[in-house]
Amino acid sequence: MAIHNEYILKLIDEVKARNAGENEFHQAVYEVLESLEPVIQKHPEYVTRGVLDMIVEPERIIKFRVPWVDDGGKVHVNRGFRVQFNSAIGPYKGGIRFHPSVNESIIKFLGFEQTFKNSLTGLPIGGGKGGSDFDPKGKSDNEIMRFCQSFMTELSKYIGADTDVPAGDIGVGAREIGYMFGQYKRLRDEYTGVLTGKGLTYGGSLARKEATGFGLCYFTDEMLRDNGKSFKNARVIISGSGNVAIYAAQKAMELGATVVAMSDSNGYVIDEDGIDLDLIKEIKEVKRERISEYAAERENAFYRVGCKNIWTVPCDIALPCATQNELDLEGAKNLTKNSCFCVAEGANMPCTPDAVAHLQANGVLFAPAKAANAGGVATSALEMSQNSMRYSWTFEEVDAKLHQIMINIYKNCSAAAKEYGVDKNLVAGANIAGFLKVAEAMKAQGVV
Ligand code: NDP
Ligand code: 2IT
Repeated sequence: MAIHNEYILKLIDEVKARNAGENEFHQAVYEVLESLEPVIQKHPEYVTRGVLDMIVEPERIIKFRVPWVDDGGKVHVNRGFRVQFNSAIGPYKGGIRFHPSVNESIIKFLGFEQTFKNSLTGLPIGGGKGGSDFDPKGKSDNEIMRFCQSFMTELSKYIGADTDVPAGDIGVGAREIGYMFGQYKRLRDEYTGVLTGKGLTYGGSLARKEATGFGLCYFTDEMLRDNGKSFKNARVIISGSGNVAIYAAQKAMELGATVVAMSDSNGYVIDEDGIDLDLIKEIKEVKRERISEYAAERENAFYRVGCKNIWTVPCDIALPCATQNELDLEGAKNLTKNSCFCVAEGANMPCTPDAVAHLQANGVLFAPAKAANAGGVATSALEMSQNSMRYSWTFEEVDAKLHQIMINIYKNCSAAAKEYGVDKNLVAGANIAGFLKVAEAMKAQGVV
């Protein structure tokens, strides 16, 4: 889709000039603004009242030094970030990523996306994201703890249960959240729900660990059903083997699919007998090893070096659940060549724009990240509710709420696409539905 609206074209140029070199951020902004052309025709006040100008600029960016000492006594210095993007509909909410690739562009694109995703959940949470270029791979438990404590020592000045509530993302799971929570509590002498994804013994919610992967499959299941298809007997491939990938695989299997391939950043495994998820969990969650170990333990499984080629494995449904821009045009062409009929994004922005265009042009059912992976943050918001009530719901109660939230998101995105003349285009539907709630709240709150 080409953009025709002059105001939007000018705004995109301004965003590019003001945030020079931040390619991921440009990509995320372009995709949303492209979808908003029909919206501003109907609502010119979003332009005249400055809503669009304000929405592309983060409310606040915090950037800080994170010094820490390794087990050998050597000092290391990493960089920490928190982007508090938009608080129109609730306190800033979004994960923290520890990965060597982290930079301001990546955290800004994630914070921008999070604003619309969080709006889609229907719950009162604004958008934020944080992280560090720290690489957790190969670090001892004590090194991870010291890093998390140093990171939180600075971050604690800017967050709070009613201000900004971080959670996990790539490289940040229950272990890291535990160390950060402990440090926050010690510094502030406050036992509040300042982080989500906490352990079950200190305020975590049942089903949060499973929520993003389960939610992805609930959303996809709804989209498939609406188009006369289902997970039953489908061949599924899933990139990544982290938190999102593992629980997407579990739910896809529960819904009757066979998962035949998974990956990590070094390579992928193919198992025509169906992936043994207990083995993947043992390798990834307990031992923190490489996925190549899987093939060594399973007679009929193969390991292939290089994660990008996972898209050459024939499948009906592909779930990219690793990282941004991991599925490019070549990957998309491989999928359509093999008659894949559905791609649903578990990771944030995993498909490049030309990959999305190719998939949509070839009739592949396409579920965009900000709708399809919203189950994680939605369940984080349910964790915040339980913390505020000093109460906890059962697994079944949380899972049922999550399921209903994902069905509602699907319906709202489909309805918005239809209403704005882009029927069946869930990328546009998600952007429009997510935007409208935030835009109304911003309009009501004035120029702030
Ligand atoms: P994890 O750290 O648990 O797992 C990440 C997985 O992706 C690992 O298998 C990792 O491989 C792989 N991966 C990470 N970076 C790269 C890279 N640059 N190239 C190739 N593979 C890579 O993270 P999550 O599962 O939590 O997150 C995965 C995606 O889902 C991210 O895009 C995240 O933003 C998104 N997301 C996460 C949510 C959550 O609740 N956790 C919620 C919504 C979205 P390796 O181990 O080799 O690095
Ligand atoms: O990208 C995401 O939505 C997350 N990493 C989860 C954020 C959260 O606050 O649970």
